[in-house]
Amino acid sequence: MDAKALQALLETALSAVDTATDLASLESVRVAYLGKKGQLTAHLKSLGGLDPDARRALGASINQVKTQLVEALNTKEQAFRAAALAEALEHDRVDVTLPGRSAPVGGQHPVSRTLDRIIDLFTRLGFQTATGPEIETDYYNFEALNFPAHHPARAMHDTFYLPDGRLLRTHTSPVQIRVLENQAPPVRIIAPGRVFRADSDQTHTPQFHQVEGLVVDRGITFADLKGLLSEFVNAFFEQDLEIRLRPSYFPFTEPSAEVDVRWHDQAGNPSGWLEVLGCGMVHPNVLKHCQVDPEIYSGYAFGLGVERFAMLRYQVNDLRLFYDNDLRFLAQFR
Ligand code: 2NL
Repeated sequence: MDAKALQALLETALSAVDTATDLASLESVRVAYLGKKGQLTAHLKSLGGLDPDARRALGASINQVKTQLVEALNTKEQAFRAAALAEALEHDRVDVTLPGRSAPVGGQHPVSRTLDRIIDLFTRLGFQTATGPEIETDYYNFEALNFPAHHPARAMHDTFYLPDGRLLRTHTSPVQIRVLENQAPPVRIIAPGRVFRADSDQTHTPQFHQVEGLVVDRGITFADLKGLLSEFVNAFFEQDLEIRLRPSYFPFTEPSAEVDVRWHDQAGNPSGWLEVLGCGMVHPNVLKHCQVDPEIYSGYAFGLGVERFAMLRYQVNDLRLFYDNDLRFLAQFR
Protein backbone atom coordinates (compact mmCIF):
# COMPACT_ATOMS: atom_id res chain seq x y z
CA MET A 1 0.00 0.00 0.00
CA ASP A 2 1.40 3.38 -0.98
CA ALA A 3 0.58 6.88 0.20
CA LYS A 4 -1.78 7.46 -2.72
CA ALA A 5 -3.85 4.36 -2.03
CA LEU A 6 -3.99 5.37 1.65
CA GLN A 7 -5.24 8.84 0.70
CA ALA A 8 -7.91 7.26 -1.54
CA LEU A 9 -9.01 5.02 1.35
CA LEU A 10 -9.30 8.06 3.65
CA GLU A 11 -11.40 9.94 1.12
CA THR A 12 -13.79 7.02 0.61
CA ALA A 13 -14.09 6.64 4.38
CA LEU A 14 -14.73 10.37 4.97
CA SER A 15 -17.41 10.47 2.30
CA ALA A 16 -19.05 7.39 3.91
CA VAL A 17 -19.08 9.35 7.18
CA ASP A 18 -20.56 12.27 5.32
CA THR A 19 -23.41 10.28 3.81
CA ALA A 20 -24.31 8.40 7.02
CA THR A 21 -27.91 9.27 7.88
CA ASP A 22 -28.12 8.24 11.52
CA LEU A 23 -26.14 6.79 14.46
CA ALA A 24 -26.62 3.20 13.24
CA SER A 25 -25.21 3.80 9.75
CA LEU A 26 -22.38 5.84 11.27
CA GLU A 27 -21.54 2.88 13.49
CA SER A 28 -21.32 0.56 10.44
CA VAL A 29 -18.80 2.95 8.87
CA ARG A 30 -16.71 2.83 12.03
CA VAL A 31 -16.81 -0.98 12.06
CA ALA A 32 -15.99 -1.19 8.32
CA TYR A 33 -12.74 0.77 8.78
CA LEU A 34 -11.73 0.56 12.42
CA GLY A 35 -13.38 -2.66 13.64
CA LYS A 36 -11.46 -5.91 14.26
CA LYS A 37 -11.86 -6.86 10.57
CA GLY A 38 -11.90 -3.26 9.32
CA GLN A 39 -9.90 -2.03 6.30
CA LEU A 40 -7.58 0.25 8.24
CA THR A 41 -7.05 -2.41 10.89
CA ALA A 42 -6.01 -4.87 8.15
CA HIS A 43 -3.38 -2.43 6.90
CA LEU A 44 -2.01 -1.93 10.39
CA LYS A 45 -1.72 -5.71 10.75
CA SER A 46 0.18 -6.03 7.44
CA LEU A 47 2.94 -3.70 8.69
CA GLY A 48 4.56 -6.66 10.40
CA GLY A 49 5.84 -8.00 7.05
CA LEU A 50 7.72 -4.80 6.08
CA ASP A 51 11.31 -3.85 6.79
CA PRO A 52 11.77 -1.39 9.70
CA ASP A 53 12.15 1.83 7.72
CA ALA A 54 9.14 1.21 5.50
CA ARG A 55 7.18 0.06 8.55
CA ARG A 56 7.90 3.28 10.44
CA ALA A 57 6.93 5.52 7.52
CA LEU A 58 3.76 3.68 6.53
CA GLY A 59 2.76 3.12 10.17
CA ALA A 60 2.88 6.87 10.83
CA SER A 61 0.74 7.59 7.75
CA ILE A 62 -1.86 4.97 8.65
CA ASN A 63 -2.10 6.37 12.18
CA GLN A 64 -2.55 9.87 10.78
CA VAL A 65 -5.40 8.61 8.59
CA LYS A 66 -6.88 6.81 11.55
CA THR A 67 -6.81 9.96 13.69
CA GLN A 68 -8.57 11.97 11.00
CA LEU A 69 -11.21 9.30 10.54
CA VAL A 70 -11.89 8.99 14.28
CA GLU A 71 -12.24 12.75 14.51
CA ALA A 72 -14.71 12.82 11.61
CA LEU A 73 -16.73 9.98 13.18
CA ASN A 74 -16.88 11.76 16.55
CA THR A 75 -17.91 15.09 15.06
CA LYS A 76 -20.65 13.45 13.07
CA GLU A 77 -21.85 11.46 16.09
CA GLN A 78 -22.08 14.58 18.23
CA ALA A 79 -24.07 16.26 15.47
CA PHE A 80 -26.52 13.35 15.38
CA ARG A 81 -26.92 13.42 19.19
CA ALA A 82 -27.42 17.17 19.27
CA ALA A 83 -30.04 16.90 16.51
CA ALA A 84 -31.85 14.10 18.39
CA LEU A 85 -31.90 16.21 21.57
CA ALA A 86 -33.15 19.29 19.76
CA GLU A 87 -35.85 17.16 18.16
CA ALA A 88 -36.90 15.72 21.52
CA LEU A 89 -36.98 19.18 23.12
CA GLU A 90 -39.09 20.41 20.26
CA HIS A 91 -41.65 17.59 20.17
CA ASP A 92 -41.72 15.77 23.52
CA ARG A 93 -44.22 17.31 25.87
CA VAL A 94 -45.07 16.64 29.54
CA ASP A 95 -48.82 16.73 30.10
CA VAL A 96 -48.96 18.61 33.37
CA THR A 97 -52.74 18.13 33.50
CA LEU A 98 -52.44 14.31 33.94
CA PRO A 99 -53.61 13.13 37.38
CA GLY A 100 -50.72 12.14 39.69
CA ARG A 101 -49.97 8.53 40.63
CA SER A 102 -50.91 8.14 44.27
CA ALA A 103 -48.47 6.43 46.66
CA PRO A 104 -49.91 3.58 48.74
CA VAL A 105 -50.99 4.87 52.14
CA GLY A 106 -50.12 2.88 55.27
CA GLY A 107 -52.16 2.55 58.43
CA GLN A 108 -51.65 2.01 62.09
CA HIS A 109 -51.19 -1.60 63.19
CA PRO A 110 -54.29 -3.07 64.89
CA VAL A 111 -52.29 -3.87 68.04
CA SER A 112 -51.05 -0.25 68.22
CA ARG A 113 -54.57 1.04 67.67
CA THR A 114 -55.89 -1.16 70.45
CA LEU A 115 -53.05 -0.14 72.77
CA ASP A 116 -53.71 3.57 72.10
CA ARG A 117 -57.42 3.04 72.70
CA ILE A 118 -56.80 1.32 76.04
CA ILE A 119 -54.36 4.04 77.16
CA ASP A 120 -56.86 6.72 76.12
CA LEU A 121 -59.69 5.13 78.11
CA PHE A 122 -57.59 4.76 81.28
CA THR A 123 -56.34 8.34 80.89
CA ARG A 124 -59.96 9.48 81.00
CA LEU A 125 -60.37 7.37 84.15
CA GLY A 126 -57.60 9.41 85.80
CA PHE A 127 -54.58 7.12 85.25
CA GLN A 128 -51.05 8.30 84.50
CA THR A 129 -48.98 6.24 82.05
CA ALA A 130 -45.61 4.85 83.18
CA THR A 131 -42.98 3.00 81.14
CA GLY A 132 -39.76 1.16 81.91
CA PRO A 133 -37.00 -1.08 80.54
CA GLU A 134 -37.71 -4.31 78.63
CA ILE A 135 -34.56 -5.87 80.11
CA GLU A 136 -35.04 -6.36 83.82
CA THR A 137 -33.42 -7.85 86.87
CA ASP A 138 -34.76 -10.86 88.74
CA TYR A 139 -35.58 -8.51 91.63
CA TYR A 140 -38.00 -6.27 89.72
CA ASN A 141 -39.58 -9.00 87.62
CA PHE A 142 -40.01 -11.60 90.41
CA GLU A 143 -38.59 -10.93 93.87
CA ALA A 144 -40.34 -7.62 94.56
CA LEU A 145 -43.57 -9.17 93.27
CA ASN A 146 -43.53 -11.81 95.97
CA PHE A 147 -42.36 -14.73 93.82
CA PRO A 148 -40.40 -16.87 96.31
CA ALA A 149 -36.89 -17.83 95.11
CA HIS A 150 -37.64 -21.34 93.85
CA HIS A 151 -41.37 -20.99 93.41
CA PRO A 152 -42.85 -22.89 90.43
CA ALA A 153 -44.67 -19.69 89.38
CA ARG A 154 -41.31 -18.51 88.02
CA ALA A 155 -41.14 -21.53 85.73
CA MET A 156 -44.73 -20.80 84.60
CA HIS A 157 -43.51 -17.54 83.15
CA ASP A 158 -41.20 -19.21 80.57
CA THR A 159 -38.61 -16.49 81.06
CA PHE A 160 -35.93 -15.54 78.50
CA TYR A 161 -32.66 -15.09 80.41
CA LEU A 162 -29.59 -13.10 79.34
CA PRO A 163 -26.13 -14.61 79.96
CA ASP A 164 -25.52 -12.06 82.76
CA GLY A 165 -28.59 -13.24 84.71
CA ARG A 166 -30.84 -10.38 83.69
CA LEU A 167 -34.03 -11.24 81.82
CA LEU A 168 -36.64 -9.98 79.34
CA ARG A 169 -39.57 -8.81 81.46
CA THR A 170 -42.44 -11.31 81.47
CA HIS A 171 -44.96 -8.62 82.50
CA THR A 172 -44.97 -4.84 82.98
CA SER A 173 -45.33 -5.14 86.78
CA PRO A 174 -41.64 -4.13 87.25
CA VAL A 175 -42.55 -0.68 85.89
CA GLN A 176 -45.14 -0.33 88.63
CA ILE A 177 -42.71 -1.50 91.30
CA ARG A 178 -40.27 1.23 90.20
CA VAL A 179 -43.02 3.87 90.39
CA LEU A 180 -44.19 2.69 93.81
CA GLU A 181 -40.59 2.82 95.09
CA ASN A 182 -40.22 6.43 93.96
CA GLN A 183 -43.63 7.97 94.47
CA ALA A 184 -45.62 8.11 97.70
CA PRO A 185 -49.33 7.18 97.42
CA PRO A 186 -51.76 8.09 96.03
CA VAL A 187 -50.57 6.18 92.95
CA ARG A 188 -52.89 5.66 89.98
CA ILE A 189 -50.97 4.37 86.96
CA ILE A 190 -51.06 2.06 83.98
CA ALA A 191 -47.95 0.40 82.55
CA PRO A 192 -48.37 -0.46 78.86
CA GLY A 193 -45.64 -2.26 76.96
CA ARG A 194 -43.95 -5.19 75.29
CA VAL A 195 -43.42 -8.35 77.31
CA PHE A 196 -41.69 -11.65 76.52
CA ARG A 197 -42.29 -15.31 77.27
CA ALA A 198 -40.62 -18.37 75.72
CA ASP A 199 -43.91 -19.73 74.47
CA SER A 200 -45.16 -20.04 70.89
CA ASP A 201 -48.31 -21.66 69.46
CA GLN A 202 -51.73 -20.68 68.09
CA THR A 203 -52.56 -18.62 71.16
CA HIS A 204 -49.06 -17.49 72.28
CA THR A 205 -46.32 -15.43 70.64
CA PRO A 206 -42.91 -15.04 72.35
CA GLN A 207 -43.42 -11.26 72.33
CA PHE A 208 -46.76 -9.62 73.11
CA HIS A 209 -48.21 -6.51 74.76
CA GLN A 210 -49.66 -5.96 78.17
CA VAL A 211 -51.31 -3.15 80.04
CA GLU A 212 -51.15 -3.40 83.79
CA GLY A 213 -52.84 -1.02 86.20
CA LEU A 214 -52.07 -0.10 89.80
CA VAL A 215 -53.99 2.02 92.28
CA VAL A 216 -52.61 2.51 95.81
CA ASP A 217 -54.13 4.86 98.36
CA ARG A 218 -55.81 4.86 101.77
CA GLY A 219 -59.03 2.82 101.83
CA ILE A 220 -58.86 1.22 98.39
CA THR A 221 -61.18 -1.82 98.25
CA PHE A 222 -62.08 -4.75 96.04
CA ALA A 223 -65.34 -2.92 95.20
CA ASP A 224 -63.29 -0.04 93.72
CA LEU A 225 -61.51 -2.60 91.57
CA LYS A 226 -64.69 -4.20 90.28
CA GLY A 227 -66.27 -0.80 89.58
CA LEU A 228 -63.25 0.38 87.62
CA LEU A 229 -62.99 -2.79 85.52
CA SER A 230 -66.70 -2.68 84.73
CA GLU A 231 -66.35 0.94 83.52
CA PHE A 232 -63.34 0.03 81.42
CA VAL A 233 -64.84 -3.06 79.78
CA ASN A 234 -68.06 -1.19 78.90
CA ALA A 235 -66.09 1.72 77.44
CA PHE A 236 -63.75 -0.53 75.45
CA PHE A 237 -66.47 -2.71 73.90
CA GLU A 238 -68.99 0.15 73.66
CA GLN A 239 -71.79 -1.83 75.26
CA ASP A 240 -73.22 -2.58 78.68
CA LEU A 241 -71.50 -5.87 79.52
CA GLU A 242 -72.03 -8.04 82.54
CA ILE A 243 -68.76 -8.97 84.28
CA ARG A 244 -67.93 -11.75 86.73
CA LEU A 245 -64.92 -12.04 89.07
CA ARG A 246 -63.77 -15.63 89.54
CA PRO A 247 -61.27 -16.57 92.30
CA SER A 248 -57.73 -17.15 91.02
CA TYR A 249 -54.10 -17.01 92.15
CA PHE A 250 -51.19 -14.65 91.49
CA PRO A 251 -48.21 -14.35 93.86
CA PHE A 252 -48.49 -10.53 93.81
CA THR A 253 -52.17 -10.14 94.68
CA GLU A 254 -54.37 -11.46 97.51
CA PRO A 255 -57.18 -12.08 96.94
CA SER A 256 -56.79 -12.61 93.19
CA ALA A 257 -59.45 -12.94 90.53
CA GLU A 258 -59.99 -13.57 86.85
CA VAL A 259 -62.45 -11.24 85.12
CA ASP A 260 -64.98 -12.73 82.68
CA VAL A 261 -67.40 -10.80 80.49
CA ARG A 262 -70.71 -12.28 79.30
CA TRP A 263 -70.21 -12.41 75.55
CA HIS A 264 -72.97 -12.18 72.94
CA ASP A 265 -73.30 -13.92 69.57
CA GLN A 266 -74.11 -12.14 66.27
CA ALA A 267 -77.86 -12.25 67.07
CA GLY A 268 -77.20 -10.53 70.43
CA ASN A 269 -77.89 -13.56 72.62
CA PRO A 270 -75.54 -14.33 75.53
CA SER A 271 -73.06 -17.00 74.41
CA GLY A 272 -71.10 -17.72 77.59
CA TRP A 273 -68.35 -16.18 79.74
CA LEU A 274 -65.08 -14.98 78.27
CA GLU A 275 -61.96 -14.35 80.35
CA VAL A 276 -60.39 -10.95 79.57
CA LEU A 277 -58.35 -9.79 82.59
CA GLY A 278 -56.54 -10.83 85.75
CA CYS A 279 -56.65 -8.72 88.90
CA GLY A 280 -56.52 -8.58 92.68
CA MET A 281 -55.65 -6.59 95.80
CA VAL A 282 -51.91 -5.82 95.96
CA HIS A 283 -50.21 -8.33 98.26
CA PRO A 284 -48.91 -6.72 101.50
CA ASN A 285 -45.43 -8.14 100.78
CA VAL A 286 -45.33 -6.19 97.49
CA LEU A 287 -46.21 -2.94 99.29
CA LYS A 288 -43.53 -3.65 101.93
CA HIS A 289 -40.87 -4.18 99.24
CA CYS A 290 -41.65 -0.62 98.07
CA GLN A 291 -41.55 0.86 101.60
CA VAL A 292 -45.32 1.38 101.53
CA ASP A 293 -46.99 0.53 104.87
CA PRO A 294 -49.81 -2.01 104.30
CA GLU A 295 -51.35 -0.97 107.64
CA ILE A 296 -52.03 2.48 106.16
CA TYR A 297 -52.38 1.84 102.45
CA SER A 298 -54.10 -0.70 100.28
CA GLY A 299 -54.25 -1.10 96.52
CA TYR A 300 -55.60 -3.03 93.61
CA ALA A 301 -53.89 -4.10 90.41
CA PHE A 302 -54.87 -5.71 87.13
CA GLY A 303 -53.30 -6.92 83.92
CA LEU A 304 -54.61 -7.48 80.42
CA GLY A 305 -53.25 -8.79 77.13
CA VAL A 306 -53.53 -6.19 74.36
CA GLU A 307 -53.55 -8.77 71.51
CA ARG A 308 -56.51 -10.51 73.16
CA PHE A 309 -58.48 -7.25 73.27
CA ALA A 310 -57.52 -6.53 69.64
CA MET A 311 -58.74 -10.01 68.58
CA LEU A 312 -62.09 -9.45 70.28
CA ARG A 313 -62.54 -5.93 68.92
CA TYR A 314 -61.61 -6.77 65.32
CA GLN A 315 -62.86 -10.39 65.28
CA VAL A 316 -59.43 -11.82 64.48
CA ASN A 317 -59.32 -15.55 65.25
CA ASP A 318 -55.57 -16.24 65.04
CA LEU A 319 -53.08 -14.30 67.14
CA ARG A 320 -50.28 -14.93 64.64
CA LEU A 321 -52.01 -12.82 61.96
CA PHE A 322 -50.88 -9.75 63.93
CA TYR A 323 -47.22 -10.64 63.39
CA ASP A 324 -47.18 -12.11 59.85
CA ASN A 325 -47.33 -8.54 58.45
CA ASP A 326 -49.36 -9.68 55.44
CA LEU A 327 -50.45 -6.42 53.77
CA ARG A 328 -53.82 -7.97 52.78
CA PHE A 329 -54.50 -8.38 56.51
CA LEU A 330 -53.04 -5.04 57.62
CA ALA A 331 -54.81 -3.04 54.86
CA GLN A 332 -58.13 -3.85 56.53
CA PHE A 333 -57.24 -1.64 59.49
CA ARG A 334 -56.53 1.66 57.70
C1 2NL B 1 -52.95 -11.26 83.88
C2 2NL B 1 -52.79 -10.89 85.29
C3 2NL B 1 -52.17 -9.16 86.74
C4 2NL B 1 -51.17 -7.65 88.28
C5 2NL B 1 -51.24 -8.21 87.04
C6 2NL B 1 -49.67 -6.32 89.72
C7 2NL B 1 -48.65 -5.42 89.72
C8 2NL B 1 -48.14 -4.99 90.90
C9 2NL B 1 -48.62 -5.46 92.08
C10 2NL B 1 -49.62 -6.37 92.02
CL1 2NL B 1 -46.87 -3.87 90.92
N1 2NL B 1 -50.14 -6.80 90.86
N2 2NL B 1 -50.17 -6.72 88.53
C11 2NL B 1 -52.07 -8.07 89.25
C12 2NL B 1 -53.00 -9.03 88.95
C13 2NL B 1 -53.08 -9.59 87.69
O1 2NL B 1 -52.18 -9.67 85.48
O2 2NL B 1 -53.59 -12.21 83.58
N3 2NL B 1 -52.39 -10.49 83.00
C14 2NL B 1 -52.49 -10.73 81.60
